[in-house]
Amino acid sequence: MALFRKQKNTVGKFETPEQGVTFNEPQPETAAAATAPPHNNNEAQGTGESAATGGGSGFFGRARVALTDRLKRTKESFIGQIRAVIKAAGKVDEDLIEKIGEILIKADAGAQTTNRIVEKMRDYEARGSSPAELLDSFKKEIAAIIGQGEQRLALGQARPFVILVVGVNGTGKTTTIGKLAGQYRQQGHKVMMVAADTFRAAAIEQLEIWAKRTGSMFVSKSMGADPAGVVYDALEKSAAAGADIILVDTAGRLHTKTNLMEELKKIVRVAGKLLPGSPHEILLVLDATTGQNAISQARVFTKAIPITGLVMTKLDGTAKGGVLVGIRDIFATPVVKIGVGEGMDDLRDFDPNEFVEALFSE
Ligand SMILES: Nc1nc2c(ncn2[C@@H]2O[C@H](COP(=O)(O)OP(=O)(O)O)[C@@H](O)[C@H]2O)c(=O)[nH]1
Ligand SMILES: [Mg+2]
Repeated sequence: MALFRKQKNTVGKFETPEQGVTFNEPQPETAAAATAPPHNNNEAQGTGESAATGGGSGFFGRARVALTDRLKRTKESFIGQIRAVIKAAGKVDEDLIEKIGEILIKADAGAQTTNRIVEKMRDYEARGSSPAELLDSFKKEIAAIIGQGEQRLALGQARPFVILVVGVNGTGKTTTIGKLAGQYRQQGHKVMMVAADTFRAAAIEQLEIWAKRTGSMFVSKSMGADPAGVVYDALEKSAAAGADIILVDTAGRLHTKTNLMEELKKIVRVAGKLLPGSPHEILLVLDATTGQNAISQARVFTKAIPITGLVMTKLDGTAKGGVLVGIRDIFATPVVKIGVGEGMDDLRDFDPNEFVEALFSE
């Protein structure tokens, strides 16, 4: 499978060990690689209901599954129920509006967002809208909340273009980096992965597996090394190594620990000193299956460091997709990617219109 352009200079390792850059050829998909994503390194918390949803095989080779299938559980438990209560109601009244509010809360839209939507629905009640009109306006309301602002991850002019990926353990940082790398490699970019999660050896190994799989360069130091030091080394070598895009993986020890935030701030500082303007993007990865926790994580991280984009993972296989509505309502930071499965193409651009249509499709 000739997915990637052959590149010069991509075989073997640099001679001098202190350079610490490994060049990888993309590995052909083996049966093992196709079925087994790098093992889950969650240390502090489980990933809840993050079961892979199957569908196709292999990281590179999977057929793109329709978004509406990936969002099935949220669609059924959230919009499906809204539609059902509205259909069952003969008229729009307080009873119906309360039911809609309960469904929103259960779908993890959050109290603030739920109240706002419920108030809007009361306006429709006052105007004497029919149930059919109410469903239509509910859809418009959701579309307005999640559609506000520009939401995409664009590669700017800078080379190398540095993307720092942060978030709590188990949310999907390393996997997201793997998927991004796969996509950028397919577009012909030279990618460098940086293992700045030095907290556990397994985390470094997991990223290295992704580097091999996607044919990305890999920079690491030993376990326990200063994460900002690893980033410093990587950026220093990036020009000679010819990297176009640098993806930095970080540790995710619980967000309540201020030292993690200090560590991340230091990485940002060091990167900016060595390569002014970098990191060009700081992505916060949030796990949809954690519902309201995702919102509190977003609060903590956006306060501490200049997050430029949110990535919401595991929207497949969860009924808590309503959290995305709450996130879009509360935070000005755009959602730039969504994760809807284990394949490379399951990290998708977040297109609000497509998302709403997928949720509301019958
Ligand atoms: N179903 C599903 N699983 C995902 C998605 N993104 C990540 N995962 C899984 O979540 C688990 C934790 O991911 P990992 O990248 O190790 O998280 P990290 O600790 O933040 O680096 C792994 O088992 C991933 O395969 C997604 O979009 N959908
Ligand atoms: Mg990780």
